Amino acid sequence: MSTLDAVRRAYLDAVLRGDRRAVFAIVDEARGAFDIRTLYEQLFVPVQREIGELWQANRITVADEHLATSITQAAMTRLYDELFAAAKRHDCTIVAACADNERHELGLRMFCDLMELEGWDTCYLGATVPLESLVATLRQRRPRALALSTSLPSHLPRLQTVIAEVRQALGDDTPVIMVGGRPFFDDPTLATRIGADFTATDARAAAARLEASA
Ligand code: B12
Repeated sequence: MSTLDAVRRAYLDAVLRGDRRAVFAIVDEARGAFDIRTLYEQLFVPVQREIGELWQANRITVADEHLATSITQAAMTRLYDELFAAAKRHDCTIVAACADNERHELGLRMFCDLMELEGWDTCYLGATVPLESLVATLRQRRPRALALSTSLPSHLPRLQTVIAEVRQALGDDTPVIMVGGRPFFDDPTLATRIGADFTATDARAAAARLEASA
């Protein structure tokens, strides 16, 4: 298996068949040829987007999408021995959540994994985290940053409320708040308009912004 394009096609084919063993074999082999960042940004991310297009076009079912998404989540863990091996700086902590009714967690998980590669220690809470629990976790862990993610424009008003409530609850102890996900790719100005400090296109850019705000 040589080019990344060939890996991507084989991977997509295998997730659509629901063939977890084939997916794992593809990832294990690709690890030898490509670094982790490349595998995330040029394999897992584009395949998820392709799954979305197939789903939107009614060419695969919701069940097919769920299967593909869960296999990719498992495939990502094949890289965790290397990904979580690097030493972390104690002052670089991030709590990450999909707040309230947001169920698109995989993008945030990918973002957290890529931030680990940048040397940050992430506390990934996943989907649909209630506001009160989020505030409690922030009080307990006192992270440098809070990362919030949404995939749906219709969730932006609620996200704005969540950010305002976090700021109100934590006052001067509020961490840097960054937001990400599809709507912010389309319009980066949305981030500050809903009360966040910034958005970033990828983990490297987010890490650079966080360093600058230290
Ligand atoms: C998988 C999936 C689901 C799964 C999610 C499972 C899971 N465990 O995450 C489920 C089945 C739950 C789901 C549900 C729905 N979904 Co959906 N879903 C998708 C799909 C196919 C893939 C999402 C994904 O994994 N993307 C890949 C990741 C890698 O991309 P990403 O999220 O953008 O993340 C990257 C960056 O944005 C960034 N990032 C992410 N978070 C953060 C945070 C910070 C701080 C920073 C800096 C960066 C950052 O890093 C990531 C890596 O680069 C997309 C298609 C797509 N094009 O994305 C549709 C999609 C997002 N869903 C869609 C829809 C409509 C829905 C539903 C409303 C469907 C329904 N009628 O029920 C529900 C809503 C559920 C809810 N309440 O949230 C639409 C949204 C259209 C729109 N513009 O409104 C899409 C685009 C599909 C489509 N083409 O129609 N979905």
